[in-house]
Amino acid sequence: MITFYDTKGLPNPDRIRIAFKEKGVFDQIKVVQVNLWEGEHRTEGFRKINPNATVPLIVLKDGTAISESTAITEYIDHQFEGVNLTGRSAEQRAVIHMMQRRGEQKIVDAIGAYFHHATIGFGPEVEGKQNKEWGQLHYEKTLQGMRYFNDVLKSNKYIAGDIFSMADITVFTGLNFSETFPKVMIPKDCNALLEWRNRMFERPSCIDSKEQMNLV
Ligand SMILES: N[C@@H](CCC(=O)N[C@@H](CS)C(=O)NCC(=O)O)C(=O)O
Repeated sequence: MITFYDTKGLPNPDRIRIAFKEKGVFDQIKVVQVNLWEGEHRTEGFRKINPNATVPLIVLKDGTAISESTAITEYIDHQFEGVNLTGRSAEQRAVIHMMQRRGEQKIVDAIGAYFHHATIGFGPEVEGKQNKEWGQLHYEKTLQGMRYFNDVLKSNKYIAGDIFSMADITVFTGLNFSETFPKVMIPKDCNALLEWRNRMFERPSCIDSKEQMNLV
């Protein structure tokens, strides 16, 4: 059985939960919640399986530990049948990887920097040194990222083109985190982004995201 080290509500672990659900295998996975607010990811035991001290992490039946959300998504996509998440043709794969990386840079990492540096983040015990100016800069970057993806979605049905992919999952989880924790909201005039997000909420894999965000 695969063990998934998760922290519900945070964007990178949420990416993995959604990927498992897209494949219809989430109920076959053992899920272990890691409390980042309590610093559980910084313990010696956890660092032994993930020296980067981050979630998500999966551990396979033979003990192989895989961190990094994109690497984990690649594993899930190749290991299980179902919706394709990382592309089939050379061109599709390249575009999906490019757009998902933009999703990380412009939304997930940008809002993460704002959260860790310009807000209380995980609290003083876990955060250590903060740089408010750096954090604030990333508030602006997050809003620019939202506007960038709004423009993309004016002509694309999904983030990487006509088909749903891991790029959608990355942007979706980053936006959900942004609106739930540091409360940086999608600007009301980003109609294409909001319409796409509503479509994402309807996917069976994303339905409990609304509950997680206290929207229902
Ligand atoms: N590049 C990693 C990033 C993982 C990451 O930063 N995860 C966050 C939660 S979303 C975390 O564990 N943060 C712990 C910390 O900041 O101390 C990935 O793609 O999975």
